Amino acid sequence: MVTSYTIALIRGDGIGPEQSKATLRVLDTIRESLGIRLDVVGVEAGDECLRRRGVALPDETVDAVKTADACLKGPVGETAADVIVKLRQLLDLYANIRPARSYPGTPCLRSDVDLVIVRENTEDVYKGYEFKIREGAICLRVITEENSRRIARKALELSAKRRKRLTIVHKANVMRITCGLFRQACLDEASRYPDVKVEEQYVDAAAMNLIRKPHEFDVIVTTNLFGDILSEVAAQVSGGLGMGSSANLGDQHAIFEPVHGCAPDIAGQGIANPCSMILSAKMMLEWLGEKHDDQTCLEASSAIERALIETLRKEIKTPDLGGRYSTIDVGEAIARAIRALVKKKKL
Ligand code: GGG
Repeated sequence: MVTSYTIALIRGDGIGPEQSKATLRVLDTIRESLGIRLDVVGVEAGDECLRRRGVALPDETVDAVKTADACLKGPVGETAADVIVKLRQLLDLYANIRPARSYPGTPCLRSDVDLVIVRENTEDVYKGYEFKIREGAICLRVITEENSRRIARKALELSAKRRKRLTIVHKANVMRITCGLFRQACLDEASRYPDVKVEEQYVDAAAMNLIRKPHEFDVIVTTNLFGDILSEVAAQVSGGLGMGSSANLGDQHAIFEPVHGCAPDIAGQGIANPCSMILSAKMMLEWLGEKHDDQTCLEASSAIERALIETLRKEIKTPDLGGRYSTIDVGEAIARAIRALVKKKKL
């Protein structure tokens, strides 16, 4: 069994380096307490990298992400399209998994939200086909049958392991051809999963329902732009953007990152919530555990979430959640809670 993993770390811009520092405290504790060897290799990408080196995503960063077992990434700023959107396409990270779960001690609208948005991650209007024309500008929306089917399968597999409910979100009444194709591909794939209850919602209705009755959703599958927007709505409803984690998954590679941007308005103050990145690290360990059949990684993943819940219950939280603690305080408190769980053998 693999017990040693190389993790490429992109610290990112704005609050990214502060969140990364707090997350590394947690990963150090996982390494020391559970004996998982995590070799973290720092690599550069983002606005600051562009400013200093003239390139937002250097080739050596792409190579490092490709050769690492997984990549953990902080938020980047205005270069998101040149960094994460590009990495998703270069590495074919076609599934963006964005859970939204109510955690205690957060300003969630309801305490019973537990949903996952499965967002197609490589095409749609994020493909980057935008052009100036004489009258203004145009953008091409690319939706292929193959990619719609593979994201549908990913969402169906996840639904089958959860509460067996899948909502296909589209706007096929207006975008009849592109959304029509996506919708049909999802319905075709769903016919192979008779145990999963499938429904459809237009994206505007889904946005409203995420606020009105978020607890009714289990898994949502949708296209790239809709998924980007809806996942921030879902994060806000379930406790705020500072709690929003995600995985960008392909068949070979994976990148884990907070769903939000780099929040330059609060950068450098030590008050950013590190939970979105710590929960992304939790998702990374779960993915490594499943991929390599490594029980220790799975235990580490579950220990991070339990320690985070305990920490929030003790009101050790950042100001966005109504707390008075710093980014690093929260990271250290979660690390302490993990050590206590390991000591009590409560994994
Ligand atoms: N709210 C700003 C934000 O989410 N920034 C990150 C971003 O735009 N990421 C691109 C994406 O997830 O597609």
